[in-house]
Amino acid sequence: MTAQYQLHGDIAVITLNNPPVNGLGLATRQGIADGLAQANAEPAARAIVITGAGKAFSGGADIKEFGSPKAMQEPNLLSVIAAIEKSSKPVVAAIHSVVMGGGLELALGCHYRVAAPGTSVALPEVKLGLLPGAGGTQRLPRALGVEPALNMIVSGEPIKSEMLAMLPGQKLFDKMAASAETLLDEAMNYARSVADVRPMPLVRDLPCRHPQGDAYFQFARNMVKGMSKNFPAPGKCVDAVQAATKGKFEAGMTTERELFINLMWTPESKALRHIFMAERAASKIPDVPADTPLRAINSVAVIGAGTMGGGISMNFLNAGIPVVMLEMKQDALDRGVATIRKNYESQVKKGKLKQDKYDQRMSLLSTTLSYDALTNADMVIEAVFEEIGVKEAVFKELDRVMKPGAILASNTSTLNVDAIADFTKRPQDVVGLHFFSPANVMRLLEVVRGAKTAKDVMATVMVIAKKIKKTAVVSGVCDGFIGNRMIEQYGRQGGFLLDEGCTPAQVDKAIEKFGFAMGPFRMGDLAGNDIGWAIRKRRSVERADMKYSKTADLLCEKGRFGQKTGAGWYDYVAGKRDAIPNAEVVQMIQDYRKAQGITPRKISDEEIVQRLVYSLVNEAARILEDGIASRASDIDMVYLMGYGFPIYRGGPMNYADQVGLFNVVQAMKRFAQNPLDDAKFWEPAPLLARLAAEGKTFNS
Ligand code: T1G
Repeated sequence: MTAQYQLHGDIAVITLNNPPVNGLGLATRQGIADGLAQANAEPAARAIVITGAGKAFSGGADIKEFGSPKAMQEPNLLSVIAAIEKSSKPVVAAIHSVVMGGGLELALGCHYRVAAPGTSVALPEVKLGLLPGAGGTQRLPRALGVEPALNMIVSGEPIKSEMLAMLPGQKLFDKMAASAETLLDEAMNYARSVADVRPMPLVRDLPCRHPQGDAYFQFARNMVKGMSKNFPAPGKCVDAVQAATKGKFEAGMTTERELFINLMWTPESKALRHIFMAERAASKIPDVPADTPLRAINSVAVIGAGTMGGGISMNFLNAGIPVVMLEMKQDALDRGVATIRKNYESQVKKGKLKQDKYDQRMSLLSTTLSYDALTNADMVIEAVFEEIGVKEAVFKELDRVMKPGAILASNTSTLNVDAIADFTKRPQDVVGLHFFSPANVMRLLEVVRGAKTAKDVMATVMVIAKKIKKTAVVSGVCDGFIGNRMIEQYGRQGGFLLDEGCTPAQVDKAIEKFGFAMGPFRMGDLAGNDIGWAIRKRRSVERADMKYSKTADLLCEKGRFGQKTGAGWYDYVAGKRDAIPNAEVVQMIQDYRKAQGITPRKISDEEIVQRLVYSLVNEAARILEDGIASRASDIDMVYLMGYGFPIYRGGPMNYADQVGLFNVVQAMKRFAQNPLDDAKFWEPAPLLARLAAEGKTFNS
């Protein structure tokens, strides 16, 4: 049973026991209802305590049930809370560790609440594109006050129990326990002390007003609108809490219910719930058991103190892991350390980092010019020049000096990790850790698994990734791994769109309206157009069949590499990031079309977006077929966390599922008819064609 009943003398205790976080799934709800009935029928029981086993009181409704009939099957959460409020004996919630979402709503239905200090208290539904749907928008304002409650509901952020207990006039916690260890005993004693108090207090009976009335909510609505572009839930949270101040509890509950059900079916909520599950799924490697013993990683070496090496080092310093950074020359080392120091100092200035934390992190950083200083490091990450000869020299040295069992990682973004592994006598210890620039900011980490990479190395780096707050996605070895292999096709489509009649600004604006932070041409100018130029040169030898628009090469031949040269597809004013369209570039594209005998045509925004996004989807389907990624949701995480795919669309695969794979394939068939496009590329990947034909989805 996922909710156990036990009589402790004169107190009936119901313990939620549904690991990992006591999600309030159907069985657990049934267990609570049964326990309440049993306690009410038990003459010896004078009062009732509800608590949670393990690492949470309750993490809320069971997200895995959403969209299935189980979620609303009786007893649903509203019925369970109603049964608590109707109990003939007082019900005391004994809260520890985590009380979130429906878990907090359950506690708010109890007559009393006793909390251990350090408990994370939240109504995080808004992060799933929802709002609290079991009375949280009606009871929390009554228990805490309208403003603190609205702030919690709109932000979804957790607040510690002891902080909330200090709010003047709060009725959320009737008593703070000394500790989580003494919580149950203290809650039972508290239950005894109120066993005969009548009437039993109900949060729903508390008054709920805001002194400025509707004017406050209008202000709140305006504030929320600014921060919640593309997301309907925060604004609806304001509506629901405003309903709570209209006096009639049941009417407020009806409003909450309507708003909740509407949000549940929005594409934005489906996307956010998909991302919640996808992020957790990505940390699992199908053939690596969850209990694989890990290698201890207590110190890290980083080879290269450049932009990437410095950013990578900061991730480990931030996690409290000592780093020794190696360079070939002292001035390069000094520059690297100076950059790290500057980054921290700007965080201190902005109040984002305390001085003592900054000092502590810098104290964990050491530097060296000699490989021999690396012998004690448990893991080394090289971030040197992206050239196979340089990598070979580095890995041969690492093989010579690193202690047995050390993990040897390469930050390569384009080179073959298997080839790098074979430079050493220990390929099983070699793995790719592809950080994204700026490495101390971007959350995505592609973990590139070599053919010989040991399973415990994979298990270890996935745990370390979580420790340094990265979203790690496992990729197999191929050109471009997952993200860069997909963006290659996206960039090719961008070039073809220019050939056929678009300007860079038109393409960028269309995809930015779709939700990308930056279109392909602004992004090229940011990253440096010369990077793509080098790849196309390499590709023209290795993949002669891969055709490209020549416009990007023409641009680079003019030295227009982007922001770093002050001009790329656009012009830039020193110190500013505004992309100013350049007439010469537009003329260059027009001249190129003429030279190619191309008659430009008007291309709709819809076609621009479909060709850019579906090129990602088709290449991703091939990546899945090739076994480079093990699940479609992993590919969503790569593109959401590393390439700016709009969060509210849930990633390219989730978006394709919402459009319907049949419709995606139909559009691709149209694109294949275009002689200026790449008909071969637009043949649907077999996986995509099959799923479309069977009416299925990628993320089933
Ligand atoms: N339902 C189902 N599974 C959940 C879950 C939940 N609510 N929360 C976590 N899990 C799973 C998660 O998928 C993972 O599974 C494991 O627990 C550990 O999670 C009516 C409708 C609670 C702070 O939004 O914020 O109530 O991968 O790695 O870092 O108004 O999980 O091991 O198989 O995150 O210790 C509202 C979401 C639901 C809370 C723990 N509640 N969860 O963090 O572990 S909607 C939430 C969290 C609702 C009502 C509405 C965190 C955590 P697996 P983890 P963690």
